Amino acid sequence: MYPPQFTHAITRLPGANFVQGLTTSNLGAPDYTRMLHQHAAYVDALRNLGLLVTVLDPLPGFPDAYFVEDTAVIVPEVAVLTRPGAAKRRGEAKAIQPVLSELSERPLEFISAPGTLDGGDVLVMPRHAFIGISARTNRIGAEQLASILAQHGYRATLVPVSAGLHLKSSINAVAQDTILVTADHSNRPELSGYAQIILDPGDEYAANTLLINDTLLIPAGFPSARQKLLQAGRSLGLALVELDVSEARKMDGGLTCMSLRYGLPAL
Ligand code: CIR
Repeated sequence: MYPPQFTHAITRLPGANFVQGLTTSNLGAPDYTRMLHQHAAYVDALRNLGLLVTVLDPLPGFPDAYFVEDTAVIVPEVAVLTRPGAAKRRGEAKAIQPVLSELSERPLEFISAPGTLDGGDVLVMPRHAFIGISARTNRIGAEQLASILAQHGYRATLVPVSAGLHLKSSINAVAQDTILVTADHSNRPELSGYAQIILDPGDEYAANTLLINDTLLIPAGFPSARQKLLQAGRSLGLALVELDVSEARKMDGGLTCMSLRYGLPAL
């Protein structure tokens, strides 16, 4: 079944210092109150989809720590603690380790130096992971992850990230055999074998959609992308939920970045 049915998510509240996080965007200064509202709406949306959501406190000294996705890669068989590419974010993975040990009910594995890897560069498909080689994820880190996943029956494809911060800034799954992709990345040979929904130039940010079970969370403000996804969603049996993530976007983040999703067997 794809995606693995998510039952749980881990999120972290943005701290008041979140404006000091890393960003390359020039969309203006983000607003903390608006950020907190948007984060709360995001957590509510996950809860409305039936997920049990853990909300961690802000992590002092780590203004990007609410982008928890970058700290781990979780598949049903194992959780892999990353070694984030930005040195100032490395402590975030250490901080999430006890949380995953307690909650995720999977063995933990680790990316180690000199490897670097951000969770935002990893797109898990059925028995297959795309791993982006980016400014944050190096080949050594990608190969470490590929070898851990191989032990659990996943093949991996390394994909150069030619635009955007992470692989999932440009490519995400909307079904087990269908990806949503920016025009930039659409003709990459690594992606052949998957049906593609190609975004219009200018709609790149809308590639960062998040598939939770039978619902696709999409960023608000991209009418043409929404139309394409509504149409695809009808044939794929997906509901669409639009969320405003303008403030996370100003910090180079979005829908996938703000949670770690995983499934646990029903009791
Ligand atoms: C950073 O530059 O690391 C953060 N400001 C944004 C991280 C976004 N994470 C993600 O896309 N997975």
